[in-house]
Amino acid sequence: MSELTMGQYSLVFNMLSFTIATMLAAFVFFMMGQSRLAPKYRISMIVSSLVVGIAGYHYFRIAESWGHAFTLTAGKYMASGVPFNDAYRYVDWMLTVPLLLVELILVLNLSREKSGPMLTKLTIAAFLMIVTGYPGEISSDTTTRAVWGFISTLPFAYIVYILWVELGKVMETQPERVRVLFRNMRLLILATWGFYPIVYMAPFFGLTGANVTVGVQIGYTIADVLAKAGYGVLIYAVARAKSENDGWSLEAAH
Ligand SMILES: *C/C=C(C)/C=C/C=C(C)/C=C/C1=C(C)CCCC1(C)C
Repeated sequence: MSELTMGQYSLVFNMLSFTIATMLAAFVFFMMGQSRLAPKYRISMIVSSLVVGIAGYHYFRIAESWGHAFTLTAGKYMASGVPFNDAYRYVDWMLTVPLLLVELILVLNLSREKSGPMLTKLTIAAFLMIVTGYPGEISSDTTTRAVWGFISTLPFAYIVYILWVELGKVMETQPERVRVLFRNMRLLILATWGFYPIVYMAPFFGLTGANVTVGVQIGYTIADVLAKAGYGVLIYAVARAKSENDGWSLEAAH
């Protein structure tokens, strides 16, 4: 990663900038949207706001680090010697991934005895998944990347197991409408989260040199927009539907 073309450098920078704007806009939407929900669902929007707020901050830092990592010399972006800091992304995930799971559990509005143990398991698995992915992410050796990637996939599989089997069983007692919404949320999580390990494998898909860096940055950025802002909008829609289902109406509340 010693040299980028103007196009490669700008593509990443512009995507990072777009993501900062998206996260800030989502933050405002989730904060304002709360008043359109029954009180018990508002907490899930507060957590959504935290997620995009934390991500917006980190994208700001990532963009800053990207800017410092290269200098424009004779029409090319050369490595400046200041390393690009990938840790911002992983620190962000360590905070936001457990919060996204909290959002899901909160919007389902399960009893504390059921949601508590589920959240503990999910949070521990999410933490292990991110922490073990990092050494592979920053390694330039593909074997090291593959080994840590594999280890990180185990807690990921465990999260999928919890969502499909354990939480699936708990959800059987819920009304049909809620079960359908839950199944959709679960699929959305799998579809957006499943994108991360695929992006991680970029070096195994024949990408080399600067293309790996550019591909990975663009891939994770798109995934983050969908998994945080997009997901939050869906949680909002679920909470809105559940509010109305519970007999709470916007007109009566104002
Ligand atoms: C907002 C950020 C989110 C939802 C991040 C999710 C990240 C993952 C699901 C990452 C998973 C990984 C693997 C399963 C294996 C390779 C290493 C990771 C960390 C990219």
